[in-house]
Amino acid sequence: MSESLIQSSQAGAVRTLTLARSQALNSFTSGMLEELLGALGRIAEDRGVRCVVLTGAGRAFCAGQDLADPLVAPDPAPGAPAKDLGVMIERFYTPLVRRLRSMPIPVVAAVNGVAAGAGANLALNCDFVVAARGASFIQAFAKIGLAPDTGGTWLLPRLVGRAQALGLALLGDKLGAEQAERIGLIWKCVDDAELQEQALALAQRLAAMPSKALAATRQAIDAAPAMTMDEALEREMALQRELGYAHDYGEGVAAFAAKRAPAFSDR
Ligand code: T3D
Repeated sequence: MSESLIQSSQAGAVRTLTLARSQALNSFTSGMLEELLGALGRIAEDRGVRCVVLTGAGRAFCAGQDLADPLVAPDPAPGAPAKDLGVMIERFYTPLVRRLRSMPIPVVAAVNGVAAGAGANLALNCDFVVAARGASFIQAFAKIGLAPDTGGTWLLPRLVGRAQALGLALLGDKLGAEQAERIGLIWKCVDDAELQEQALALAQRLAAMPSKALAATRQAIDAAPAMTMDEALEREMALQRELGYAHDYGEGVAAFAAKRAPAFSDR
């Protein structure tokens, strides 16, 4: 049986998924993408998991698409047909972004080393990106004649504005974690030795929060830029109505009144 390329472990209600192909800097093969999609799908259905941490094994987070994968590697033979890169995007990267951004629980990326190409954008699609000081982010696409994918063209200008987005995407330079935090690309940069501990502490805090309200907040914030203020107000009213009927609202208010910690359970 082949070894799993996505390792999974659980601490309380927090599931950690580790990209485990360290000999190639955890770059994505189709099999690995399939495993990651499967793992996230199962977590979405598992009420025992209330937050996910995504990290990488070894010295890298993820170097993006495995450029040696026969599905995408150009065939140097004269006259060989070019590869249709849209196949990988359609089968794996697009469903991966949709899966991440519709998870019923928060996802924290613990970026332990270099995150390049689709690996960088995988991290940026998570709700929180905590990066080790020694980690870096590279929009590596232009260097190999491609444009950002895995949601990069949508995410980058929203996170850092057009000027920085174009700088990152067109030049493809390595951006250190400290600078990534400074320009608002990521949530937080921490000392290398503290990465996993701090990411887990954040995940445990999120796991104790009202999942339904967190997922609704993410959805509303992502949708708002394409709306008018009136549309956003309508959406907020609808979401608040829905959340008001959920168990966690009653629990939150009861806990406040009783001066005790809430025990949220909705998913
Ligand atoms: O193609 C499609 O389907 C479209 C979808 C595209 C999505 C994408 O993600 S496109 C972008 C793909 N990724 C890249 O272009 C990044 C390529 N890698 C690098 O630029 C560098 O490796 C890094 C900057 C990430 C790290 O540099 P460094 O110096 O720390 O390590 P290294 O020596 O370059 O790499 C170490 C090993 O990992 C090396 O193998 P070796 O020589 O020890 O046997 C290297 O070939 C391998 N490796 C690194 N990245 C990839 C990879 N192997 C396959 N695919 C990779 N992406």
